Amino acid sequence: MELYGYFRSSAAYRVRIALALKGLDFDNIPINLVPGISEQRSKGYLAINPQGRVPFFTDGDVGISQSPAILEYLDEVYPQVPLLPSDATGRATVRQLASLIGCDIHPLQNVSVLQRLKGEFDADSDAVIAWVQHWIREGFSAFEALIANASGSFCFGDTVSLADVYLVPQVYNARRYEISLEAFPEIVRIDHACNQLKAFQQAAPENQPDAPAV
Ligand SMILES: N[C@@H](CCC(=O)N[C@@H](CS)C(=O)NCC(=O)O)C(=O)O
Repeated sequence: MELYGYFRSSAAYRVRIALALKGLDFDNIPINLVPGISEQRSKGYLAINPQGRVPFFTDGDVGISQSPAILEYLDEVYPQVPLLPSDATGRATVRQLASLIGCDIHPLQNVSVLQRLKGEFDADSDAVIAWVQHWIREGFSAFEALIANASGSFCFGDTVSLADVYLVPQVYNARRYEISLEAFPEIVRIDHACNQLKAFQQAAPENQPDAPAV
């Protein structure tokens, strides 16, 4: 198995968490997304993933982009440590939480979106930071309300699910953009619980080979 990713990419971070939870070994192939280096737009990488984004995952002859597709593939083919509940309502609830982050928060803070705000719409750094903070806060308010009655250790009961796999990388980004998480106590509690687990620690950005040494 190979994972083309970037230490700070939250979409790649999701896949690393799932691989670690399931105990699957993989080759970590870093693609540097830093503007100006932009390895995701190199000819070589575009031949692998024409969309020019990470993650891209291979399992033998299988090659897949898009973290939701990769995560569903992993859960179907490697069902140990399932990431989805066994009943339809539970699965819909977990997918609802994951989609809130994957569809409605994360895409608005993507490198190419932020670069376009700067390059085409004259947004300065402060405006770009305010943009990112707005969408994370708005999405987290809804997420917090949805999990307000979560009585278990994680987003859905006492078992880690896809909702947690999406949440932890998004909290990492929120902290990176210096967003106060005071208004989101459940999110903070669950993020903390997840980060006690070895799989989440193994997948953390600072523990990746392409993370800068501190
Ligand atoms: N929907 C995709 C999003 C992938 C994505 O946007 N990846 C970002 C990093 S988190 C990326 O490669 N950005 C590079 C770019 O925008 O040029 C997924 O979940 O895999």
